Amino acid sequence: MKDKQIAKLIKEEKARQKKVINLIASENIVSADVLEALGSELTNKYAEGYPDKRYYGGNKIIDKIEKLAKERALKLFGLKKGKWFVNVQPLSGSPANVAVYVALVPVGGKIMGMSLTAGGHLTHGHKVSISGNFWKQVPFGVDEKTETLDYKSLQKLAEKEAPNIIVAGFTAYPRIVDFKKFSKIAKSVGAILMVDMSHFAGLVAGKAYPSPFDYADVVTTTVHKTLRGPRSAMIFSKNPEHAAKIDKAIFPGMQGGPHENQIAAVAIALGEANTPKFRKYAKQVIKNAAALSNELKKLGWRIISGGTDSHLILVDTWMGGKGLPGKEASDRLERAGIIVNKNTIPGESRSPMDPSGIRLGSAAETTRGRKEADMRKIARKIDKVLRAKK
Ligand code: DSN
Repeated sequence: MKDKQIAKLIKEEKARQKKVINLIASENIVSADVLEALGSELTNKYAEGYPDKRYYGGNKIIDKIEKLAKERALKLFGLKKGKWFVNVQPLSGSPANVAVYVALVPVGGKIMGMSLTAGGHLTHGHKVSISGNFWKQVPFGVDEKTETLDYKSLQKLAEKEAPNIIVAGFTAYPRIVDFKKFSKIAKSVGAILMVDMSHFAGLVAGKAYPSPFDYADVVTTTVHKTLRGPRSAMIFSKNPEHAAKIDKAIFPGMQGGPHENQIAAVAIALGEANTPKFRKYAKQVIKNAAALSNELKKLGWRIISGGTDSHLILVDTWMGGKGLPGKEASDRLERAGIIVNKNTIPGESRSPMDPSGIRLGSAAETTRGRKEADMRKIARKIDKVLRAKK
């Protein structure tokens, strides 16, 4: 690289990534092929529109790439062409979610989504996101005691509020979501069911977590978390009318030219995920998260909901004032070479910038080949760092 300043910084970041234990639940490590596609000449091309319907010339090869990405997306999740539709152009998860609302929810309509502190995402209708500005959030949380979803109270809330769309999905909920129950609730009030599977898409692909496709009307996902692809997103929909509206919302509604280098990298990641090796990986991700969670629990840390069914663990480090605030826990761990993020916990009593917990995930370290014994060792290191006298 001729730009010495950027070359140096890339080298430094690469070295940092190699050196640390990465427990950020939304991160992963992509293959050399994914990196190669991202850095390819495909980035030079404008391709506004969709395959065979572009506004610029010179897109014959680009069309083949985007069609391949779409085919692989449907195949990976066992979906039939013509029964399900997929848009692979969203630049990332937030625009993908907002595009669904733009397409399917009238401005001012209601989005019933998990609140941020309970484990939802900003784009599930939080007021600081556009999703909570142009639409009205009907927030739901988790049961105070079990810290898991309470479907009876969700049913009552849906009946009271009559939302246009219900969003099932999370960024910090460690348990299995019952999509069948969500679907029943949505149907009973005439709402669209959208599942945001960004966090667990790789686990669904690897058949290690329930698939939402039998129950959802729309499924959004990022590609870069457990799915181990480039930063990107996809929107799946079942109803052809929904699909046409979603396509329009993405382009020309919200985006211009799709990032075809990114779409090629998505196609590669989808191919990589459709292998026995990846299915084994997905199962190991869950085993590793369980090992980490169980060991931390044994060491006296409070694990939200008592454990995990996924790649993700939420630890109450504050423990009502007996422990450490989430920010200090995260800072201390970073100094010790363990990267996590501070996170709110259900019933949060502190602030989002300095909440009561930390979120851990096993996807990246599993990519590095770590197994349960390694995760137990990491748990003991976390415990030592968090309990050390200042
Ligand atoms: N930033 C992602 C996460 O960490 O879960 C969600 O957008």
